[in-house]
Amino acid sequence: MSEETVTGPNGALEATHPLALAPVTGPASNVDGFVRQFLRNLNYERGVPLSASSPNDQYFAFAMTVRDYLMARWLEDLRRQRVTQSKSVCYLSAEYLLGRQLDNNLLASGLTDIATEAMAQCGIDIEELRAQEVEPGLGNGGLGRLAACFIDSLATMSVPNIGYGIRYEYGIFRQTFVDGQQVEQPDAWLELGSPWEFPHPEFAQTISFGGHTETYDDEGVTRSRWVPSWNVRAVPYNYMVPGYLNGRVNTLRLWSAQATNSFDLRVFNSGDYEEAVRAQTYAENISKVLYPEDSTPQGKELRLQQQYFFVAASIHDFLDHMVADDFGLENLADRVIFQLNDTHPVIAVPELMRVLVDEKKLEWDAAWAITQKCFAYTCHTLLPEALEVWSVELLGRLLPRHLEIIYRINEEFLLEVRERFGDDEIRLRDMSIIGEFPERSVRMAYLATVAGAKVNGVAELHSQLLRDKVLPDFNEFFPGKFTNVTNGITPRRFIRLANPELSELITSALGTGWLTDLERLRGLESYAEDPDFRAAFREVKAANKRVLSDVLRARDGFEVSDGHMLDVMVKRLHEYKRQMLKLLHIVTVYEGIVSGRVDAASVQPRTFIFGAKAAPGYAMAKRIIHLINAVGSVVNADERVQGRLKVLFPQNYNVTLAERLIPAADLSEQISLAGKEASGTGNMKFALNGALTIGTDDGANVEIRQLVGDDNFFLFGMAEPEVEALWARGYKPAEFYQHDESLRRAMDLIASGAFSGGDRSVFEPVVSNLLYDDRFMVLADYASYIEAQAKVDAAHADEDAWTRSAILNVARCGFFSSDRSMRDYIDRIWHTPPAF
Ligand code: 26W
Repeated sequence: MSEETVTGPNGALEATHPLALAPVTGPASNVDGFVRQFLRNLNYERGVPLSASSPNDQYFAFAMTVRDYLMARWLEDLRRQRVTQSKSVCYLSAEYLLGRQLDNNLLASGLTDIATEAMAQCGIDIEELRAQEVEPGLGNGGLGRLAACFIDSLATMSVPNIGYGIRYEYGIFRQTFVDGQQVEQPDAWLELGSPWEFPHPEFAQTISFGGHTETYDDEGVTRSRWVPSWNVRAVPYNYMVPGYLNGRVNTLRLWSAQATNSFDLRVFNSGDYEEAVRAQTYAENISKVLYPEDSTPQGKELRLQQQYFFVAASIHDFLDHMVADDFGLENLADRVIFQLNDTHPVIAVPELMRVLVDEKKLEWDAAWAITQKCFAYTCHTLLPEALEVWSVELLGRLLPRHLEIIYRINEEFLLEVRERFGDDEIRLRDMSIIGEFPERSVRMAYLATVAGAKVNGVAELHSQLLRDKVLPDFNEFFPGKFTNVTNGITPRRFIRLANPELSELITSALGTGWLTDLERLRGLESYAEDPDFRAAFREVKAANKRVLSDVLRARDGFEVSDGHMLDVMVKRLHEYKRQMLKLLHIVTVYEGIVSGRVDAASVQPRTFIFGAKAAPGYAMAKRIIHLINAVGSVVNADERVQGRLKVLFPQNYNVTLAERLIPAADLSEQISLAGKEASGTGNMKFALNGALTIGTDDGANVEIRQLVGDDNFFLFGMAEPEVEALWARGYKPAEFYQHDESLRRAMDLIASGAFSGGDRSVFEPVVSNLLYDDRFMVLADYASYIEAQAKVDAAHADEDAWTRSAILNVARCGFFSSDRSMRDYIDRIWHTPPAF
């Protein structure tokens, strides 16, 4: 099709015009219709003709065209959600790690083929458009990505849902390496704007902070109220969340902070212009940047501001727009469940109480009964240091009324505990929502547990440890409150989009339908015995490696060697995840070859790929990144290994890169110390893409191994009870070092300065930390890990057997669809059936 001449509409529509009442319909669902709408968007929305448009203009116009097709359904679903009485899931999450939207929205709307042909007709390379999209990195890792998978599944299952969160202006930092060391750069993902968001300033909420509380007489009743001292405007931005080919479009609503006029005015009237501008900046800081700390809360004031900002806006948004004025609030739980994604949104609990008691003037007990039915809490960690607490001083200063409410909740809760268990002061101290040491503070996980209708862990083992080790008193006090929902991943993004070749192979065997009913992958079991299918499966893996190789060459200048096993460890850098254990294995193999004890020719060729960001303030994690890069440069340059070992560490691991790495991987590294990784979800993505796992008995690895079978999983290391027992005996890592020659050689090589140009001081802290502290028992699991890696080598030598195992991993992991996770939440916690 040639470029059209631009013609404008003939005059504007009157609001009363009959056409204004007609339902919105999308462009025609054919190539011509797509092209026409695309050119229209290019002309009218971007203000450029095709001939003068940049790739970014074209990307925007393209994305807008996809949007236009989804719009009619979205408007209709928004309307129905408002007017019907169905129950909604309000997912409250400080993080959504969405990944790129374009391909997902094309897939969901069934437009991929039409759009591809349309771009071809316009002479545009669709790959170039794809490359324009900056992924919104509004999350740190597993917890944020899980939220994104869940909202995809809810839309696909037609369950009414609003995902509420924060529209950070800067997402997770961009990682670069300078001399092998991590340097963080701001992620200005909105620099060029985003075609996927719809601001709605008319639905802004005013969110207050600070000030004091007072009591007053309300027709004979003494009531409390909050007199805040400052406020900000929370402006909602809506994002489409389309279900997969079901015509459903749910909403993700992210809040952005703006200064309020009233606040500015007050300061302006005082004549202090500079102060007024400062105030504006202060307000807008609230949604400025995602905290890059993963699992170590810093107790920073701005973070508490972020948390209250987004949950208060969300609760008010839901009550204002989704609940009719005459609705009896005692039945609120029939309309909504607020799911608390970890402790970050838990300040929502006293906020709902404040609304019900102070604003709606309900009795305390009635309000508490409602609140206890409207919240449920998911815990995502086992690390004690990751359980958030807020100092009473800070909370009282920022949210004085909420602190009073928390005190009252605690008082009444402890009364009940006393009734049940007597004056057991130790137990009362241990269960108090207010902790006293090292300073008086609010334990947010306890508050969530007391308030939530249900509390869930994210894998069987994790939920069991939550009940037995983290919150045992609460489990005893609230029988039936604790439950498990094992995490899952969306197969649309992580199989269909990330691995189109495998998807096609699966469809050729099983037909369609498996993408929304992932247990059907079971049907592949018999194909594992079919040599032709195995050959085709291997060809898919090889093709994915070629794609990865192109991506890594273009993005990082790396060369991926042909014929290598790809051994991949991608996740946040954290000591408990034990990237150091992986590194000790690499150094062991390398040392064996260069010392001449091992013949290089006998070593299975392997490329080790790492992807990991370290929290900017986490010194040890950053040192480990430096060490991985240092080992990589030495190993990759050493001719003695004859290209048999390679270590690659692409910078800035993110969702987009994950989608390339996972389908190409042969071996998935899931090697946390048992009892530390709540679930893991990368483990599921790898298994479903036909990588075999080497892993500990931790998190969801346990369930993966149960499903795929011992023969198709490389288990190593201590189980959680053994870890406990070793701690109890007194763990002395240096003893492992002394008694294991291979471990000693590897550690000595690092300590010798071999990877730091002879400077022994650079990695000394890493080595001595392992020798004298080793909180995550790297040395204790080393021997077992090395042994398991030898089994990996042996298994990989038998190509057919390996492929059979890989196919069985795919066939048996259908359980890990996030659709199944959603069904579990719905059945056990939310009770929200599909609607309209
Ligand atoms: C700064 C405070 C803080 C504390 C905890 C930030 C982030 C966290 C999260 C709980 C960290 C996180 O992402 N946890 C991961 O959640 C995944 C989804 O359930 C699990 O698969 C991972 O095992 C868990 O580490």
